[in-house]
Amino acid sequence: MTSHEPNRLTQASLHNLATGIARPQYDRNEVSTGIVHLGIGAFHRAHQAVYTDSILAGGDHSWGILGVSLRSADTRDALAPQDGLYIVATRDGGGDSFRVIGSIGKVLVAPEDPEAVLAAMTDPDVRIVSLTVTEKGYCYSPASASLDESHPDIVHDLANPAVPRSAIGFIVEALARRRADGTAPFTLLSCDNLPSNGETLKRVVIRFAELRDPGLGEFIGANVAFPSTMVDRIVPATTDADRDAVTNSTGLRDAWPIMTEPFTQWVVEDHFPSGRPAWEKVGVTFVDNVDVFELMKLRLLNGSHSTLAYLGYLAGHETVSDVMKAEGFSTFIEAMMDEEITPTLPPLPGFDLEAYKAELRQRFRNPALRHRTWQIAMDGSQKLPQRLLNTIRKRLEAKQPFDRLALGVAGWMRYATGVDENGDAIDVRDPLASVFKERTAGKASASELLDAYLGLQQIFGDDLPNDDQFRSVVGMALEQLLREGAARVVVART
Ligand code: CS2
Repeated sequence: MTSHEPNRLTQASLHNLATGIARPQYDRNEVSTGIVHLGIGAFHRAHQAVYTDSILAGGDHSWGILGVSLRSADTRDALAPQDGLYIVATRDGGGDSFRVIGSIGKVLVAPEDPEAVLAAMTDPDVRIVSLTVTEKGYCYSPASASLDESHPDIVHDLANPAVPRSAIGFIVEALARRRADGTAPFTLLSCDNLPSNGETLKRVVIRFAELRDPGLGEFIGANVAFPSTMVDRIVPATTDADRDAVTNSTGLRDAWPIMTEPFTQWVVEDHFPSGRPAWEKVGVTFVDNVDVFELMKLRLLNGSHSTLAYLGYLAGHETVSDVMKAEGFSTFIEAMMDEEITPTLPPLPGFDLEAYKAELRQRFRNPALRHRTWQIAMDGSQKLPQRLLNTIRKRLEAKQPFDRLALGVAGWMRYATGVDENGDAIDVRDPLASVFKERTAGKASASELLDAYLGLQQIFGDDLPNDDQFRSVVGMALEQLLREGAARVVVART
C-alpha cells in the first residue's frame, strides 16, 4: 500500500531525501521477521526499532520487526503507505538530526484481525515477542503486580482464548499453539517501565495460563524465558508542527515521525534460549541481572519526572523544560534525588551515579523537546507505586524523611481531582479516572481527599494507608498544596 502522494516518504521516494540523512543501507526485501512487537507506539519506534535497524544494517537480516497495535489503527495507517519507513528526529538545543528507520515491516491492528496476529506469533522464525504496552497493558493490580483477574479484557480472553484482546491473552494463546505444534517458544521481552519487568510479565502470563489450563502454566514456567530490561529514552508525542519541521528539513513528508533526545539506553538480561540479535554490537548492555539499573532509572528518572509533571502542571507549566526553568523546581528535584532517592538505591559498583543524576537533569532541561507535563501525568495510578511509593517505603523502613517524595504523591492527588488551581478542568487520563471522580466528589479538605485516595488498595497496598507517618506527611503536603498552590510550596520546600 505504497503512497502516491508526491513527496511522501516511501521506499521508492528515498532518493529524494535530503542529502546527509541516514537511511537503511540494506535490502529491505531480504529481511525476514524475527520479532513480533506488541504495542507499536512512539517509544518502541524511538528505541528498540532503532537498535534493531542497526542490526539489519550490520548484515543480519533475520530480525525484522512485525508491529502489532492492540487498539488503534493510527500507527498502521501512518506507516503502511510509507512501506513501514519513518523518520526519527533527534533534538537538543544545538539542532535536529534525522534518520530513516527501516526495521519495521508490517503493522497489524489486533482488533481488526486477531488471527493474523496469532499467525505471526506462531511463525517458527519469530523468536522474540517484545512489548511496550505501558503499565496498564499488563492487566495487573499496580500495588501487587499480580494479574487482575476481574479486568474486563482478562475475563474476555479467558472466555474466548482464540480471539484475545489483551497482550497477555495473545501471548498465552500463541504459546499454547506453538506448544501444540511442537514449535519452540519465543522469548518474551518486556520493555516497559516496571520493576523486574520480565519477572512481572512472567507472573501475569503464568497466572493467566494456569486459569486456562494448569498444565499450560507449568509448561510456560519451565520453558519460556522472560529476561528483564531497563529502557530509557525520552519521547514526547509528535505534533503537527513537528511533522512540518521534519518535512521542511528532510524533503519528504512522514505522517508520523518520532521526536526524541540524543540519549538512549537499553540494559537487558542475557537470557534468550531461542537466540537474539547481537544487540551488544549496537550499544545495548547485557547483564545477568537488571534490577539495580531498573530501580535506579524508575526512582531517579521516572520518580522525578512524575513529580515534575504533577507539580509543574499545577503550577501552570506546559513542558518539563519549562518546569525546570521555574523558580525552585530544579533545586527541589536535585535535593529529592540526592537526599531522598539515592539512599534507597542498591549499590552499583563502578557506576558514576553523580554524573548520571546530573545528566538526567540536563535531559529534563532539553529546550528542544517540548515534553508536556500532561503527557507524563497520564496513568498515575499505574505509575505511582514503582516511581514514588516504593521509594517512600524504603525511607519509612530506614526511618528517614521523605517530604519531597510526599509532595510528589500529594501533587498527584491534587491533580487527580480533575480541577486545577484556577478552577479549570484537568483532562485526567487514567484507567481509574472515573473512580477518582466518584471518590473525590464533594470533598474539599486535605483529610477527606487523603482518605478517599488511600482507600485505593490497588495503588497504596495494605501497608501505606495504615502507616501514621505516611498519612501525616502526605496529608500535610496536600494541605499545603491546596492552601498555597504548587509554585509557592515548591519554593518553600527547596
Ligand atoms: C515518562 C517516561 O511519560 C512518562 O511517564 O516518565 O515515558 C519517560 O520519558 C521514559 O521512561 C524515559 O525513558
